[in-house]
Amino acid sequence: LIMEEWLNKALEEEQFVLFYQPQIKIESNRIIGMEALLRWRHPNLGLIPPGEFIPLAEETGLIIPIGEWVLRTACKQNVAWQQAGFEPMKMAVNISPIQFHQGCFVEVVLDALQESGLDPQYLELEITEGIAMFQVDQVIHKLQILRNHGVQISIDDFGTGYSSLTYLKKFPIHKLKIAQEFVRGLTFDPDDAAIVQAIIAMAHSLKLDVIAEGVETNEQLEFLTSVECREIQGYIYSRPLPAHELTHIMPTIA
Ligand code: G
Ligand code: G
Ligand code: MN
Ligand code: NA
Repeated sequence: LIMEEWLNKALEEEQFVLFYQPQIKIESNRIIGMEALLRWRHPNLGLIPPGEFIPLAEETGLIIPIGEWVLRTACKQNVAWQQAGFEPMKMAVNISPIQFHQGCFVEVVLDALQESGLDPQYLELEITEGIAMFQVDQVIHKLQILRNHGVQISIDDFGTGYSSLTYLKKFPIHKLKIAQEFVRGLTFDPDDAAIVQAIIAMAHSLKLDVIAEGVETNEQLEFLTSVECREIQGYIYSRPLPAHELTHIMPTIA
């Protein structure tokens, strides 16, 4: 209960902050997107990672107002970068299944776009396979509306959930994000290498984009390039950072 009150207070007192991690096109070595990652800047405890409070936020329903704040803040940041003369890029936002299943989720997204003035093609929603655990028709319906508005959809941590490949066929999605647990073992575990290669081939066949997450080493990057992965995200390029610490590596419009 104490922790729940803290979370509430954090929202009221604006203690949440977003960090952003670049997504890179391998061929050009340029930033083509950012993933917004939530942190809690606690007055006494310092920076708290999301793994330590998102589960509780989900249990208590606080993830709904927190998630809405994340969406609005990420959209506004993307517009601010565009207005400052940086090349337009996508902003990827993590969406909790609980947030997605709320009745007015589509309206919340469209409001964030309208309020910020962000062109919907520059917003990407990262959903997880767990979203399809129930109300599948409702999920497809919402995804379709969002896609019709031009919003991009990706499946986060692809391959780690419990969903079936049926969803790849049924869901109107744009991109698969290869989970970092497969990328980690890429260069020493033949099973991970096979899984990553298969996901990339499948994405290409289904005409989906694909990005590898958690890329840390040149060896991983070389393997990914050799199996025609075109986008990466990971410490090899940059850790998640506050917005102002990223501008020196962001491409500007000439
Ligand atoms: O940034 P970090 O690696 O600590 O993130 C850990 C986990 O928290 C990841 O699974 C990530 O998807 C999740 N996460 C980060 N930011 C958000 C957010 O804004 N909303 C939700 N629902 N999850 C987030
Ligand atoms: O589940 P999701 O993909 O949203 O989580 C992304 C998380 O992975 C973030 O918390 C981020 O800090 C972390 N992360 C990003 N790049 C790397 C990396 O190269 N190595 C490791 N170990 N973690 C990473
Ligand atoms: Mn993510
Ligand atoms: Na992920």
